[in-house]
Amino acid sequence: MAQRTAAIFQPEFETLERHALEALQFERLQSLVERLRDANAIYRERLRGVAAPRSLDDLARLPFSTKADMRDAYPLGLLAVPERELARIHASSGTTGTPTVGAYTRHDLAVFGEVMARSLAAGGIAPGDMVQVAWGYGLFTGGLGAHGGCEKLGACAIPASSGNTARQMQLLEDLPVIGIGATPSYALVLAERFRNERRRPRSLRYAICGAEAWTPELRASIEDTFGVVATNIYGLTEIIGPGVAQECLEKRGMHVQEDHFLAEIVDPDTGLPVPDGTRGELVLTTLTREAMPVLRYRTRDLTARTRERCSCGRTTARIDWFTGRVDDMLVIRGVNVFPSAVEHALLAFAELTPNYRIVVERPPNGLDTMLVEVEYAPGAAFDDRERFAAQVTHRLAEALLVSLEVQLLEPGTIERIEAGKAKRVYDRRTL
Ligand code: DLL
Repeated sequence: MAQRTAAIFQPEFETLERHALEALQFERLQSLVERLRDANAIYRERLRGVAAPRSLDDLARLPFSTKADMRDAYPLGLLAVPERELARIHASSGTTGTPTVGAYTRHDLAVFGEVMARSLAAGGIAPGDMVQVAWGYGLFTGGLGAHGGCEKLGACAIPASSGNTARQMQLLEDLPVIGIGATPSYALVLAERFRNERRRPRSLRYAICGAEAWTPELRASIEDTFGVVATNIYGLTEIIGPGVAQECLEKRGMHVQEDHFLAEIVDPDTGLPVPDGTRGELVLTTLTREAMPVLRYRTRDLTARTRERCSCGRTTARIDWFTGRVDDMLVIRGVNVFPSAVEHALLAFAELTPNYRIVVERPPNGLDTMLVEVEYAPGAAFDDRERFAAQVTHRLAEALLVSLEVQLLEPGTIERIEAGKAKRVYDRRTL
């Protein structure tokens, strides 16, 4: 199947020359700082004595904001408009405490629609295409965000929401759906079900996946199993939702919608900016948000930035696939282990699947143990299961620099999560 050349939805912003883009960003940053001082008591206090930026380089002198600031200001302490001007409220799941609220004015929703329309277009979707939105609808930003993007792009949204796999499959079989938006783990669930039941989606060509950490190896697995081109989409409730950054079909990192979001990378320990190409923590500033603008938000997400031009024609900066979140890093007997590194190492084996689980335990008076349980592929060809497991163990231990145990499981034994974000790490040390 010939791949389309994806059209750029808003070339007037997505292909701006760097100097023009930076001039626009600076103008917006200045007005953001003024707006925050005028309209929000928390920011006014935080910005007391801080000089107005005189160039984009002054960004690094402005204060950070953090998840803790959002929690302290829960629910609406960070509003910069009167409550009556709000048009919608979303919230993050808040599984680890107070939920994070994202509030929008009508203008914010228009921007959300635009950045999502740009993202869908970059991922291969054209006006007139049908798109199955399989991210959850509700307080989560994924479903309604993608839905708004489809409408802005002129595509047809199918609000399937998450879960109900039998119905998702039926829709994909019966309707000429070209694109699907889903978490990567759910895209894999659907792909595997189609393959196992020897059924096929009717017209599906593009999967736009995001909302959780994944790897290029998992992408390859989704593409092979589903017969689609999959691209990576990033975003977070605190900033707007999905659509902060999206990969184009060149698949060389995610384009940041830089006229709306300023992206910096800093050293997670010192908070100091690192050069392009160096991995660090992504820090985002909303340049145009009205309801809840955010200054230098520490996302805790780890990536690297490049401002090299992309062959797709977009001039915007790109961020690399995320290593994970600072908080996802496991420390096993003093060694730092990211779950994405486990996924990367496992999927180097053709015999293994992306269905895995990491269990960390602390036996009484003992050293922490790490067990990786992974399903082998249906029909995987290895003669001796134990020998193969030993080989995988050896490769993982070498890659992660930590000793661990690997257990091979029969296909289909790990529970599939059909709604929400995948849970792959079970850290039982704190129980
Ligand atoms: O997950 C928004 C979203 C919806 C993004 C649909 C993409 C698609 P939150 O629930 O606030 O918002 O979670 C945001 O999820 O800080 C990252 O840690 C993680 N995340 C999101 N996209 C990616 C991605 C939505 N492509 C948090 N790769 C972020 C890795 C991601 N992590």
